[in-house]
Amino acid sequence: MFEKILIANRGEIALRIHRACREMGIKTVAVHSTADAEAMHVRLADESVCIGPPNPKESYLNIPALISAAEITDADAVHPGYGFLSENARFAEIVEAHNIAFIGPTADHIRLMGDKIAAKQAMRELGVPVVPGIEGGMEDMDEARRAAAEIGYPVLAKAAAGGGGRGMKVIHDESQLEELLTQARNEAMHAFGDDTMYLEKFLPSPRHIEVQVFGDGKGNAIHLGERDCSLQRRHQKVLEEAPSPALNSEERSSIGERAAKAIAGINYRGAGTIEFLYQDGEFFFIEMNTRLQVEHPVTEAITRLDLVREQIRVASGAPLSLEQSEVTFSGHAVECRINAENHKTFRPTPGTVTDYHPPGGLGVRVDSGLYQGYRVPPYYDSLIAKLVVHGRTRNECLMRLRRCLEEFAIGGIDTTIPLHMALVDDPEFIDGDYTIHWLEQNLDRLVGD
Ligand code: MV4
Repeated sequence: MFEKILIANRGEIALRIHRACREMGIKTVAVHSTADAEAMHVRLADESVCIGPPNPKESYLNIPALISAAEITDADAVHPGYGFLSENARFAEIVEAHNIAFIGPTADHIRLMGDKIAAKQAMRELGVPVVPGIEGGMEDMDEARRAAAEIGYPVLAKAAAGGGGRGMKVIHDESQLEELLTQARNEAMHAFGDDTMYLEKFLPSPRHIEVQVFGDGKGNAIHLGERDCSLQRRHQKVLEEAPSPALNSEERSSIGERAAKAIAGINYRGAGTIEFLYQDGEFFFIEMNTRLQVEHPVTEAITRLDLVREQIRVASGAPLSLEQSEVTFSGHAVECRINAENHKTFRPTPGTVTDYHPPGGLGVRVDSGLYQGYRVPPYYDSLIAKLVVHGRTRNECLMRLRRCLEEFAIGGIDTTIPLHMALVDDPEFIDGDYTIHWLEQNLDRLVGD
């Protein structure tokens, strides 16, 4: 097992990783920018290294600075968290070339899933249902026209190097194809330096359901059920829950088993998330994420597993601590992402936290690096706390969540807590009746304007 892990991240996830390390008897090294010198993850870690100025390009994305920090502190592994370098295959390669373990999949698996066309092809060959479409071979407009007609309009043009919603265009009929595809290509070239595109059947109102998987790198894999992540605004998730209110237990085990089989089939190592669109009782693979996700605690709540511990175990060559038959699901969990943002305008609200009182009690978890007097810096993602609530039933969970949101006091800065309060009181949300478009379509009603 590793003796010392360098945590190549900041904020609540750096703290989350530190906690797993501590419980495993592993020492931690925090890295931080000059803007994060007073951050909680830095205070709690055994050692810390300042890796650069506030701009992430010069600190949290600065590979030479991170490698130097790992070498100076004699760390034997690096945990990348989410965001930043977590899905950068080059980083994984460079870390391993320095004889430091990368706590994540192999660089080849990161690269495979980073190419959305290759990922889709691989998943289809592994028996995972994918969105109808064509993969590759859109060299000229005639081919694109033939492909779109075969799929049937409306089609969605996506960038092979994209993901997370960037570089997509809905095309309603052939008259729009040339202009929109050209536009999408230009945007993709600008954003990713790669204008390879693919076309898919456009699904008008699906849910976004993702399956948590884990592999040991030796052909063994398990699934830990799904999370419903349909509640999003501009491709930023707002609230996630598990299990999905839309699925029954047969659908759950069927898609879970197919996902785990695919992961086992490629000897995948570590945590992964297989993203699906779900509509009219059918699942369609869209993308796979090769990192620990922000919303992993809802899965931890219903499975009582520590996902970071499992990541560390398999990265060190240990087996997964359980097999599929030992995975059990219990109750219901919801995560609210609390951002330092105005809840109506979503404008970031960096500044000093003058008062901090998180909720507690049975079934309540708050992952946050906040404390009274902490200054939320303006340079990074505005996520400042995750409130994760568990109950025996969805109703118990939502009643508890309402109680927790009322208790949660964060003074000095605006947060998105009022949006979550409106959500837990909304009859359609309470019914579990929502798609990926529901939140944006109902924001005015929820929080006024
Ligand atoms: C789609 C889709 C409809 N049809 N693909 C957006 C993020 C990226 N991961 C995939 N996305 C979508 N792909 C087809 N064929 C609609 C979306 C989409 C979406 C997906 C998940 C969650 C929120 C979303 C919001 C808008 C569009």
